[in-house]
Amino acid sequence: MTLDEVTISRAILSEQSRIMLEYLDSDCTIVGGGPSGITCAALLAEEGIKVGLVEKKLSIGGGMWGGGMMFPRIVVQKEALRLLDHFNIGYREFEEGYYVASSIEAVAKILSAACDAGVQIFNLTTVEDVVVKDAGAVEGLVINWAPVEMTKLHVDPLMMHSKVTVDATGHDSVIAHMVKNKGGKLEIKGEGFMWAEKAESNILMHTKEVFPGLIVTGMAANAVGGENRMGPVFGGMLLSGEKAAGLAKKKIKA
Ligand code: 48F
Repeated sequence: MTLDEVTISRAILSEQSRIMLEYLDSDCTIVGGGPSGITCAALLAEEGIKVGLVEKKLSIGGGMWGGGMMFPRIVVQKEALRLLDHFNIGYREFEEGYYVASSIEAVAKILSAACDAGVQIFNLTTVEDVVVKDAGAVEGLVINWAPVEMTKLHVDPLMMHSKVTVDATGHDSVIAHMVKNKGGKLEIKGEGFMWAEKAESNILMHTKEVFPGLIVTGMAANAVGGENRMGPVFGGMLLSGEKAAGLAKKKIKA
């Protein structure tokens, strides 16, 4: 068999176009491929829900790859160990209640579970706006190629619809800000100082539907809720992703 360059190109264009067309309508779109977003995506898709994940960077994993100050290790507390076990991520007890894992293994294994469960990932794709109509709910997202945004090229976007949107964009809580900036009734209190214990204790309280059709998770939840930050302890990110998946599932099945 000889390899034909044009057939290779046709395979790529045809397959990705097919997937993009299929995901113009989905049950849930998650924006942001950090730890909370990929956990939420994997757990939702494991329930048979159609999930698309939009990430503006080339790589998925957000702030988890870098561990703490580029030491590729994360700390996870006891409450979240069941999620490490769920994704088969190895860990070791450092001191009572403090467990250490490889940040790289954690990203790779959650992502692998997400792919196995059928999550479709659209990387290098940025969300630049939301679809909100008379119903006053987020009904979809306005997307563009991330390099278009980076180079400020004047190129119009495309749109995708979903029953639920999850803002997993981290500290910037980008989707919540888009809703608020265009007049949506949504209060963003802003992120507080570093205070790991408080930030981790309260993150589940902030993980909720903050505007019809829009759930916030991870650091986006804490930023919207006016909560502190926690640094490289990641139990709250995983638990928040899990809670967001439960909330999204309930809305989708309602
Ligand atoms: O920041 P990020 O890792 O979010 P997270 O899941 O986790 C936070 C932790 O990494 C860490 C922490 C906890 O210990 O404090 O910071 O809350 O990942 C957010 C992802 O969202 C992407 C961004 O590139 C990153 O990978 N993102 C941001 N804006 C957009 C976006 C956008 N407009 N469109 C698509 N993706």
